[in-house]
Amino acid sequence: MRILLVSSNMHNDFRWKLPHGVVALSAYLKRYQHQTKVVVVEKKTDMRIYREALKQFNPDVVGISINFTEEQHLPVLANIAREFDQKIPVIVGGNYPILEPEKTIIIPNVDAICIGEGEEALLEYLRKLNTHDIESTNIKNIWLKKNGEIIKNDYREFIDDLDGLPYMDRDAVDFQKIIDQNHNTLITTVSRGSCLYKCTFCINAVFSKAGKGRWERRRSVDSVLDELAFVGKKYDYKNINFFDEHFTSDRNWIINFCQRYAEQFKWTFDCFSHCNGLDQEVIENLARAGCRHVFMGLESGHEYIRNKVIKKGIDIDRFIQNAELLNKYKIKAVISCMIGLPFETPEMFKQTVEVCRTIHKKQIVFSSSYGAGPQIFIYNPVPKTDLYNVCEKNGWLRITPKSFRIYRETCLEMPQFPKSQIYHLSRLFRYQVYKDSYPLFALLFRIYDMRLTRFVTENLPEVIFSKIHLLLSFISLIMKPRIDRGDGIDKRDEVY
Ligand code: B12
Ligand code: SF4
Repeated sequence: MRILLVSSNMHNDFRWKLPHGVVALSAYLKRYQHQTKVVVVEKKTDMRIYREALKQFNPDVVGISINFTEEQHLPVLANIAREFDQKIPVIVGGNYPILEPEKTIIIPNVDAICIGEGEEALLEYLRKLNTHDIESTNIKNIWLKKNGEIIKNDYREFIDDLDGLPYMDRDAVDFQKIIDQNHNTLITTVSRGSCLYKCTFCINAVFSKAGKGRWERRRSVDSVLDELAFVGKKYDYKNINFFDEHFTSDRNWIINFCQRYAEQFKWTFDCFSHCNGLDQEVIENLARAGCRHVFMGLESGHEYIRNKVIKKGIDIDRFIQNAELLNKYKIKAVISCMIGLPFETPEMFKQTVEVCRTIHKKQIVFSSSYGAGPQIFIYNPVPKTDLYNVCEKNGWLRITPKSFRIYRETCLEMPQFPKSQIYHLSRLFRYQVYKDSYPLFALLFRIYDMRLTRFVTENLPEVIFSKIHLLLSFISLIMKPRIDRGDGIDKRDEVY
């Protein structure tokens, strides 16, 4: 069959635009002789490209991928498919239907939704459509409409053997362009459900229930190295960003991976880790393999907020120790924090600034992957998470969090932390972190983080934005200490 896979990416100004879900599905369906085409809709004007793809590809089925920040675009995308063909089946997947199946299935012109992993479910759906057996509506992970009734099927088992899945169909999009836009960086993942923590604000706790069986899965080291070798022959890049939520969660795996990676590849890499997944030996191995940045969520410097309210499970001494250890091995720790968390006060937030100040006393971070300095995100509750319920119960949720720009505004109104204070302190954050150790940079951050400057830079055309990034990366290169992998190669020099 011919299936058009449409990924909505309009709500975010995020630059790294490979839609992992649809390219994973495309590869899987091709293995079973289906024909696929992928369209990424990034702005409203791209509807023209979508309409043209419908006309030219003439699909039998339209599959739309919607993440929860994209929800408001779904009705339009579904309507366009129907305008093209009154009878074409429209199936919707992505994390929005996983999170909000009841709201997704009732949208007009949506015939079916996928409430979990899509590979096997979509294949079975297509097979049943193809053999006109859709009357048999029992397809696990799929909800569908039949004669005005909604059929809600059960969850399937999570796919246990990730090595058995094909590599993502990167050729389905202009993948080299995505790499180039992202400063020669390949973004990929090696796992599904890599993080077993249950932070109360995080959507992962919800995802882990959208299937049966083992949620935490990771591909074998052999399989990942084979894929990197394969992708490396096709595309040109100098750095890899492993975007798994917790890349170092399996200690044996990560040590083994780093050792073999160092023997085989020269690309530098960045990754995400919970601080508890790091120790001297892991960090040493990461450094020898060419790791440049580890992105670690601190979220809050305040013990009560961090470990009781959001249940992050972080001992602050261990966190600081690991950040310093990374620093010692010339890996930059990119610290991610939040402001405006439930029960937080401006006084408590000072401790977040304090911890970052301690960590950043001797280092300044400019990363092409993660931006500059420690990161500050304004907290907004994600539906179905425990913390969302807390916000709702306390009456802090004054507007439904769907139309806000993620991380830039708050939809909470909490008496102890007024909105104006949240915005003000978030804009002062990097200035305060760096003002004693790097006053000049602190001043630059102060100017950059002012509302007006941010408005201008956020609305810059992509090409100018990327030039600014390149400049920052260049500064970072000058400031970066060299790393010695023991073979005289400084991988960082090869990056930019
Ligand atoms: C890799 C990754 C990225 C990559 C790729 C993102 C992408 N769209 O594929 C990049 C770096 C681009 C990225 C960017 C961002 N991300 Co991100 N990312 C992830 C991460 C770690 C893994 C996603 C992944 O590769 N999964 C594997 C693929 C194969 O599965 P999948 O996408 O879930 O799709 C499966 C099913 O949903 C289903 N499916 C999907 N589409 C369809 C369509 C049909 C028709 C069907 C039947 C089924 C189906 O089948 C697929 C295969 O099983 C997740 C965490 C997580 N646990 O999911 C966060 C996550 C998705 N990201 C998140 C965030 C916040 C962001 C950013 C907003 C960050 C930022 N500050 O800008 C941007 C938003 C970009 C965007 N528009 O999505 C949030 C939620 C995002 C959201 N928009 O809803 C998550 C959940 C992290 C979290 N714990 O909060 N991210
Ligand atoms: S450690 Fe990170 S990925 Fe894991 S549950 Fe907490 S916030 Fe989510």
